[in-house]
Amino acid sequence: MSTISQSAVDIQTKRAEIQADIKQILAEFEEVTQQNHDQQHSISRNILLVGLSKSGKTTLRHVLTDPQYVAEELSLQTIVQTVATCDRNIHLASMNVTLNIVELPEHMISENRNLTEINLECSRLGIQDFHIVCFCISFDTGINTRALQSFQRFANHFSEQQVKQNLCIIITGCESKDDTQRDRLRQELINDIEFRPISRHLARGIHFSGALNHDDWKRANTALIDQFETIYNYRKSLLDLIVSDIECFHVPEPEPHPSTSFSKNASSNSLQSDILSLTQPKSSHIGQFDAHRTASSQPHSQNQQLEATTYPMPDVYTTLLPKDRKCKLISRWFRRCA
Ligand SMILES: Nc1nc2c(ncn2[C@@H]2O[C@H](COP(=O)(O)OP(=O)(O)OP(=O)(O)O)[C@@H](O)[C@H]2O)c(=O)[nH]1
Ligand SMILES: [Mg+2]
Repeated sequence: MSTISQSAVDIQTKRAEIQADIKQILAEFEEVTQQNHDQQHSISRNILLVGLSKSGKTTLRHVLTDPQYVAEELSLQTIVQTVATCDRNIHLASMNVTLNIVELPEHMISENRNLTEINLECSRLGIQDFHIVCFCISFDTGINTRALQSFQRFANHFSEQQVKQNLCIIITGCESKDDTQRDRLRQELINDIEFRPISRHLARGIHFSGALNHDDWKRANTALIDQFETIYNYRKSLLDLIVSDIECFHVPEPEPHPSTSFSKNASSNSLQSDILSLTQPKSSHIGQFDAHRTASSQPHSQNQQLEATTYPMPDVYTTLLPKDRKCKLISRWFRRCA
C-alpha cells in the first residue's frame, strides 16, 4: 500500500474512533440531561433565526437538531440563502421538547426592504408565535456595523410586540473558545460603541454556539472531542432558555391597507407619487403592496374602479433591478392603468 493511501486509511480509522468517542460522550451527557428534564408532557417551542448571510443560522439549526453535526466547509462563494426555511417537529427526546425552527434570509432585514415581509412570511409558514428569537453574529466576521444596523432595524420593527423579551444574540463559530476567550468576546461586544445603544433590546442576553470544525474533521484531529463538549454545553444552555417558561413574541399579520382599489377620480399626482414611493428604499411600502394584493382579488365594479388584476403590477421588490428602472416600470404601469 502506498504511503498516501496508508495515511488516508489511518485518518479514516482515527475519525471513526473520534466519532465513537463523541457518541459515547453524547450518550452520557444526554442521560444527565434526561434526568434533569423529567417532565411527563412533551412541550413545543418555536424559534426564529435572524442575521446576516453566513452568520451561521443554518449551522445553528443543524446543531440544535443534532450536536454531532459537522460544519460545512467555508467557501469563498457568494451564494446566499434567499428564502425563509422552516424545520418542523424536531423532537429532542432527552428534553422532551419539539422544536419548530424558522430561518429568515438576510435580505428580509436589509435596509432596502420592508420588514413587513417578515410578517407575511411567518403568516405564510403558519408560525407566528416565537419563544426565542436568535440574532446570529459570526465570530469569524466579528461585530460589524451592517450586522448591528440590521439588528436595530429588526428590533425597531417589532418593538411594539416587545420582541426584546424574547431576543438574544448568538455568537456562532465558537467551538474552540474557552471561558476566558468567551468572557473577552462578551466584554468586547458589551463595550462596543455601536452595540451599547442596542443592547437594551436584548432581554435574553448573549449566547454562544459552535459546530464540529470541518477542517479538523477532515484531518481527524482529536481537538474534535473538546469541541464537541463545548458545543454540547452551548446547545444545552440555549435549550434551557428555549424550554424555560417564556411568553411568546407574536408576529402579527400585516395591516391591510385602507384603500383596496384605485379610483380614476383620485388625484393622479398623489397616486403616482404613492406608487413611485414603492421603489424607495424605506420601511413602509407594504401598505401599498397590500393594496395591490387586495385589489387583485376585487371584482370589477360599476364605478369604473381600476383593478390591478387587469394590469399586474411589475415586481419592484426584487433587489436585482436598479431604482431608475423600477421607477420606469411603475410609471409605465401607472399610465396603462390610467
Ligand atoms: N466551524 C463552524 N463553522 C460555522 C459555524 N457557523 C457557521 N459556520 C460556517 O459558516 C458558513 C456559513 O454558515 P451558514 O450556517 O450557512 O450561514 P447562514 O447564516 O445560514 O447563511 P445564509 O443562509 O446564506 O444566510 C458555513 O460554511 C458554515 O459551515 C460554527 O458555529 N462553527
Ligand atoms: Mg442559511
